[in-house]
Amino acid sequence: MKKILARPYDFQLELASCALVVIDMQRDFIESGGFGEALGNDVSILQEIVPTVEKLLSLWRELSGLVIHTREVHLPDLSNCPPAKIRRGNLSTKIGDPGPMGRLLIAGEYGSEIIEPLLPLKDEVVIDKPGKGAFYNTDLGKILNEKGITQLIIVGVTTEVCVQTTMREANDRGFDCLLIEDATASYFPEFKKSTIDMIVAQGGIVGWSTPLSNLLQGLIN
Ligand code: TIU
Repeated sequence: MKKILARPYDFQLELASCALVVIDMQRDFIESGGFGEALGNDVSILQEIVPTVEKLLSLWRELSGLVIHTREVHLPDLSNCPPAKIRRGNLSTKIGDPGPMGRLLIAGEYGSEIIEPLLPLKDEVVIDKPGKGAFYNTDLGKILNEKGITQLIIVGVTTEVCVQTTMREANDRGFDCLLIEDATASYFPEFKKSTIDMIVAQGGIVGWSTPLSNLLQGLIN
């Protein structure tokens, strides 16, 4: 058991039962010309966390920890995308429409792929999810249960949307979740801060949060 300094109190990490979940580090959210930009966002703020996520990913691989990647994507015929999700935002370019990186948030398109520095290895799990949460309409819960995972280290984008939704879904399913604060980002810095504050409030009602430095320190002790 490794003691990780965190908010609201120490996180007791058990490597064998802990998975790293890297959420939606896709071109569509992080690069220009994707879904994030179609929503009206400045995507550059998300690029700042890439080196931190990369550092944690390579460390987790060295430790032979379980790595799960997620992608928010839909089938090419959009059969797993609710019409309300497509309509939302009244956007000129919406989910499924062509853009400079291919059709937005559609499986197999260039924009839907995970960015180069964080590409999954062949034996790593990649969960394609049609919702914001990684448990809804996916095999994630089953996979984690089969592998005896009870704790999740969570990183990725965006903090208040897919990261928070996934963390809440995981919390309700009995997982202890630790968010790595400098390895998650929002298009809105104030939403990132508020999300972290909400997660750790009330004795960690949703989970724990800490910077990568505290995780690294705890792992070597
Ligand atoms: N992955 C994820 O967070 N999907 C989003 O749509 N995020 C936004 O912040 N829009």
